[in-house]
Amino acid sequence: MAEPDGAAPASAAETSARIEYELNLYFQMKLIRAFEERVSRLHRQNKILGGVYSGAGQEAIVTGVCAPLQEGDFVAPLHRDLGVFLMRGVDPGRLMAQLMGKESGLSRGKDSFLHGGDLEHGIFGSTSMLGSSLPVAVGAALKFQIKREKHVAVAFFGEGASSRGDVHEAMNFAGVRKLPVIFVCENNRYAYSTPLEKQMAIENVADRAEAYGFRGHVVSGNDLLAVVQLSERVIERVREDGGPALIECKTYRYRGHSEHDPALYRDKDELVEWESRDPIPRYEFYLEKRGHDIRAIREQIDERTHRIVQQAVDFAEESPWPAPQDALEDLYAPSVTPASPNGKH
Ligand SMILES: Cc1ncc(C[n+]2csc(CCOP(=O)(O)OP(=O)(O)O)c2C)c(N)n1
Repeated sequence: MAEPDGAAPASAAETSARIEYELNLYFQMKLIRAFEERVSRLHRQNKILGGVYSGAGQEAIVTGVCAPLQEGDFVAPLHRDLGVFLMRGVDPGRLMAQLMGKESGLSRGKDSFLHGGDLEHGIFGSTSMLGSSLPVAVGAALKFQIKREKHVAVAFFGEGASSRGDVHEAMNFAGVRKLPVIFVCENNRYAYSTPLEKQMAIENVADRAEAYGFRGHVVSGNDLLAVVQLSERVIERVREDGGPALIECKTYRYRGHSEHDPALYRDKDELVEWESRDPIPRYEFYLEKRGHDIRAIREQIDERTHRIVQQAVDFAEESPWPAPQDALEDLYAPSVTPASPNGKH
């Protein structure tokens, strides 16, 4: 029998796969929070190399957007998106080693987290220049289009970065060429200390999409279910038909811009208000309403995430520092000398 909207009813197997998927989203979001909380503590112990830009409060965005992605898709996270690495299946130990500048890290101890990518998992490391990774994601999408590959590129950016020219150029080019790229704005209301109203004269970054010839969507970035449902729909559409999309997730960062920033420019009440909309209890409420024993699940998952994070810390702490004599290795791609027309170089 068809469902009222014409869709076929879900089979028992589909239903149980969906339940597993939804519970896994909860686990992922909790893992990102636990991992980042530990990184903040390690930073205070002076064990992290470079700055730490916590995404606490914004975990539902990376979880919900990355969940529908497939192997071979391309993601350009922003400096606050450590969770992207965990969502893409990067080993937590290697990620922690990257943060500590150890030899076993993604860049073999040659950089901090900030610029560390992992192309094996389709992750382009974030750049210091805000917004400059968007044209790179658009380049990846152009490659997918030229090679007729059914992949998508995702570019995360903040509302602060949205004021940069690179962002405009990337979106315009993607719109003109109808490229399979999804631009995800994590609008957390502050670009360092600059509040939203001093950043832009309109309400939604997503409203700009229309001017580039594609659709913009606004969603609560603190509502994992809403983010994942929208992302599934948008990513599937972009994957099948090409053409870009913009998703703006309204959210808030709990901590300062980075760990050294006490964020005194923010109102305490504002922080409390946003903390009361925390994505984790909100999703727990949903799972409970779906009939899950949330207390038991939470206990089990807390134990699991704690174990994973501890193992990652142990691995990173036990890893050696990079050898000074290797400092100049891996800095450039191996050179390829093009063959000359007469076969001689
Ligand atoms: C082109 C450029 N301008 C300024 C900076 C300094 N800066 C680094 S992060 C940041 C705030 C970024 O805000 P947003 O893009 O909203 O992302 P968020 O940090 O809020 O996640 C600024 C101003 C920079 N890195 N690049």
